[in-house]
Amino acid sequence: MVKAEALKFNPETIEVTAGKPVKLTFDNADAVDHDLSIMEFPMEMTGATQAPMAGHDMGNMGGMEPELHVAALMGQMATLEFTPTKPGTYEFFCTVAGHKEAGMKGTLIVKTP
Ligand SMILES: [Cu+2]
Repeated sequence: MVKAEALKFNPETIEVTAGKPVKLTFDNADAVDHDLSIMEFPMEMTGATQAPMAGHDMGNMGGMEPELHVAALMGQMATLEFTPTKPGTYEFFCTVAGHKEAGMKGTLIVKTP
């Protein structure tokens, strides 16, 4: 479970294990829309995934699509199921314009099994 509140992720560091399925719950307790995205992230999708929402503002992207992306409207929750395939340290952030700059970013650590 990752919570978004006051333009921050909580916790800011998430640890998962390569090859183990992860169910990520993203709880947006803020009064604006947020998402959690990683540009390059080796993984397999393992469950039903929410389609990106129409009209969701990915202002920071400049045409690039993040490989991992879960978005939640204000006050709502979203879940994403995936299995990370490669150990490493990955930066995640919110793609809404200005949010990453405001500190909305964190680290996802994929541990060697
Ligand atoms: Cu945001």
